[in-house]
Amino acid sequence: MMKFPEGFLFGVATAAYQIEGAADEDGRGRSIWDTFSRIPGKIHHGDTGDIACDHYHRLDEDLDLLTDIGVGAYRFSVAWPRIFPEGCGAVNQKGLDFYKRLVDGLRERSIKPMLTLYHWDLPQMLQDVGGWTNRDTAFRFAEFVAAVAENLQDDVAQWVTLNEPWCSAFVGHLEGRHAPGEESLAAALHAAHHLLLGHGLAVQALRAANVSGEIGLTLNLSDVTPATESAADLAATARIDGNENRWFLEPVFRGSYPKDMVDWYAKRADLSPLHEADLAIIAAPLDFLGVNYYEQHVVRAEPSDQIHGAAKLAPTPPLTDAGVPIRPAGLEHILRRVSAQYRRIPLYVTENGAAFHDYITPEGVVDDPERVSYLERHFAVVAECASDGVDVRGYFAWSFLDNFEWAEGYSRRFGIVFVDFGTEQRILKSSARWYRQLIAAQ
Ligand code: IFM
Repeated sequence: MMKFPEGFLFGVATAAYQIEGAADEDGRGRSIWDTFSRIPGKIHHGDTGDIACDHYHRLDEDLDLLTDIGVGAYRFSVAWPRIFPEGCGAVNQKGLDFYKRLVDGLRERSIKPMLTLYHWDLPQMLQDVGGWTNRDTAFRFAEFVAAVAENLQDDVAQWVTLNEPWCSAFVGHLEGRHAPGEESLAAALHAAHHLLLGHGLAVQALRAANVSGEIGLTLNLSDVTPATESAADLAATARIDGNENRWFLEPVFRGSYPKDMVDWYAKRADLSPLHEADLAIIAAPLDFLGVNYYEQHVVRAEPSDQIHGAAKLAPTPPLTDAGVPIRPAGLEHILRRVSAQYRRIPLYVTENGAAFHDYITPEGVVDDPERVSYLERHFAVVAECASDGVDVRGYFAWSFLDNFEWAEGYSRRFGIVFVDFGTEQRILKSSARWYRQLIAAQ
């Protein structure tokens, strides 16, 4: 049986818009995902997060499930539009009350709360004035963070400022697959900078509030390898790495953007909104880095690609049912690389998981051997890294519940707990039972 360091956190993760539902309840304002999910053709099957897992109304039942699985930690996000329905101005106390109940419920069950402050649900009223492409949004974010910190100051074990700013910036503003659905490199780079500035200002706000928990940031990091050793493929790989990894790691841990990428982007977009002076704020010392791992890319040069001059090779098996290659070695590369290159910052794997076509058998069970194997192989890598001295302190399976998978709607099941979206019934999958045994064996 795999062994982990003393105090290692075994957790599961979720995000507000993906599970809560209750979209119009208790004064919640609209978010960019409420808007985006209503644009025809944007979301598989026209799904929305209006009801999702109805977690808002089933909080106690879901917290009991966490106890049943035996996790020591739970990562969730706070919906900004529940607390500031207009993005700023007056606080909606009922929104704060929900998260107070959540953290109290976790404490009663001896489960450590890891709270993410931004998991993509920007208040629509801030989007109406430019969203993350507007520098002001970073300051509004810091105000929201201060309000949450004031209310949950000593209740949170780990504070995560942002979840996967690369996705918010590049999937939301360049690829247009996520809210707000823009398709401009300049918008993506400006949004990325303001997200990073918001992160830095949030760290300041949390330190000023004297919160008792650790403070960190979650990045989705990809393992990138060149298709061949040719100079062109190596350079293309460096650019994909520059975009997906170094564009975020370097400002946060070194206080500067990677020079090769600045030179590359400066020829393609206006970089003047990326104020040099912000980097000192962005690089505020952190207590940990959260790593979300899903992807390994094999990259080749592609001169016709205007943005990075690169293309990712079509994924090869083994694949998840979402078509994502299953490559535990990629997680190992990332943990070792980050630990070696960036000041040996403590690490948590804040997300890792896979979508498979799960279903209820006539006997009423959900058997997901592929997910059990996926989790087993990724946990093994984490255990090995830890035993080799990488300071990795926890692992949060994505996800606790099947949920609203953004542009894919409800068609991708990532949960270790099955959710029947007709009845909202929850059923532990075999992966949840496997996880329970792993945790119990420690
Ligand atoms: O569901 C998402 C989550 O919101 C962010 N990280 C990746 C997950 C799976 O795609």
